[in-house]
Amino acid sequence: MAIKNKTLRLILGDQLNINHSWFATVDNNVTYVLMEIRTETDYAKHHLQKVIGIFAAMQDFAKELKLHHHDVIYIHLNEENNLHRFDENILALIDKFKFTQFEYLLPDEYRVDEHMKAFTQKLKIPTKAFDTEHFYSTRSELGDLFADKKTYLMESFYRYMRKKHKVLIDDENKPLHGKWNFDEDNRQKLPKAHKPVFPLVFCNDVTKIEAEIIKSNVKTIGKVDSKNFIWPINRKQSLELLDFFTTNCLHLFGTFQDAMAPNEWSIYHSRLSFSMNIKLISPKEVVDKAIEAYNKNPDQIAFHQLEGFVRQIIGWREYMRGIYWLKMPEYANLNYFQHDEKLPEWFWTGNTKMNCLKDAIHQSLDYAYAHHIQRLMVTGNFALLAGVHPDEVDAWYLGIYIDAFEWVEITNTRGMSQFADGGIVGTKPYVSSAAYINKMSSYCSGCYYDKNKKTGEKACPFNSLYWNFYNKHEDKLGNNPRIGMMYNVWRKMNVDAQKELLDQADYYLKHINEL
Ligand code: FAD
Ligand code: DLZ
Ligand code: SF4
Repeated sequence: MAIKNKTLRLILGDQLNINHSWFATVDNNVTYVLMEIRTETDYAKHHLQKVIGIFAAMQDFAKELKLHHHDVIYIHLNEENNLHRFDENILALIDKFKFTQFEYLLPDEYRVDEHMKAFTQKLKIPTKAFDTEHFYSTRSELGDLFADKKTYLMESFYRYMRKKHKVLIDDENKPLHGKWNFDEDNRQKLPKAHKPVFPLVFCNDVTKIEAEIIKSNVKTIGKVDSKNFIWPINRKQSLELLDFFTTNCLHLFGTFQDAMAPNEWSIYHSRLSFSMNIKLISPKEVVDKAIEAYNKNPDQIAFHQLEGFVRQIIGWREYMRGIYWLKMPEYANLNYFQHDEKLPEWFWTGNTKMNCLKDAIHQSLDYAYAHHIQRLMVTGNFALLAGVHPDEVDAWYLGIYIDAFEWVEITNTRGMSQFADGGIVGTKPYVSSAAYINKMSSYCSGCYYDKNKKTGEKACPFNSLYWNFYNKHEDKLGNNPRIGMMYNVWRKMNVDAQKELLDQADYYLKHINEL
């Protein structure tokens, strides 16, 4: 039977925002569709927990919409008529139910955005795209702000956001407590006897979803305890995790933001990125809740802890999205250093003798999560020092983390971590020798390699690879004032010592899969 004046609305797997104005009223002429499809499960080799988490959240969201009396079509992965493409499934539904209008929410990923633009241009019924009503800033806001500038300083964007949204700002538009950034009070190593808070995890039974994924032969990485799936899969659990964070973690968030320790996989981090990135909760409610917790309890939560957390969200997160929309699609092909090596095989297994990498990779495979410094200064640092092609690095990061969506993955990986954008996101490459990793962690004391040795047997690979990297890229980095000091040290080193370091690095690079 033909249905007159019916609208079909598409909801993507990372658009689960129940507070969107679309859902404020129930309209019998509107049908929502969510679909589990192979283009999305297969554009990267995702972690099993990521695919499960997204499907579980999509299914829960569809259930909630139905509870609120919305009309919903849910296309499961192994459903017979699933055509496994957004456009083809939508066309089939329009044809079957005679929808007269099609609407969608603006995708966060360039690939899907282009797909939807091309598809809707050809569609014979009226179409309309809506904002997701999730972010603080628009897609083009960062580009407009920096329109006449040569560089895109995150700190300038962050201050602009604080003022515009009146976050931690006084009546005269000045930053509370007299400074914009309190980073110098943050970033300590975990004291030996300090046991971080035990993370709040959930026990969702996702066995049916896992079985469907296995049945369809979707290629994934990592493992899952599918009777006790630890990640939040709906808004209620996301709010619980937010509450847990503000009650138990915020007071030490900044202090131990960069700390790493064996078997401590979340320390005082919020683990809210998955909930936020699929829009179960909004950045504004996370920021507001953290500020509320501070205001209620300023004796417990020092201001620098709060400012450090707020900066990650209204600063870095919005900044990365702005850079993404300003620089895509060219950004995805940038390779400033012309790196072309393969990712070491042990990135997929964790089977390496390097303790820091072993721990960060094993934890990523176990939990689909590593915190920022593990991503930046352990795995990312090594990939950059080893000269791995940014495509390989991106593919790994886009797959392995539960929170990985291209707009925030590629800007962090290709930009911040690999400096493949030549300095759009960062002012210098984030590389380090063992000294930094030892400063921020207790990994080195339990390692096969010796953090203090630069060459010879059991010398920590980070040490020689570090100097090899600077030497190899002197033409591109030699005049960078932020690393001038390192080049001074290198240039003052005697030629024999330099050669020894380069030979050691060469040996390690040739035997990279055995490290
Ligand atoms: P917390 O430490 O608790 O921080 C709070 C929130 O701040 C996070 O939930 C996140 O929304 C935001 N945030 C913090 N740092 C950043 C940042 N650099 N960029 C954007 N937002 C930030 N983040 C993703 O969400 N998805 C990714 O795919 C992703 N890939 C990354 C790849 C590399 C190589 C690096 C170095 C970083 C990447 N990040 C990514 C940023 C950051 O590591 C994660 O956001 C963070 O680890 C998520 O854990 P959390 O929620 O416990 O964060
Ligand atoms: C990541 C992902 C996966 C694995 N599967 C689906 C899916 O089957 N259906 C869907 O709508 N979305 C999925 N997603 C999230 C999308 O890839 C994401 O919405 C786009 O990348 C746009 O950001
Ligand atoms: Fe990592 Fe080197 Fe320390 Fe081992 S010695 S944990 S490889 S930094």
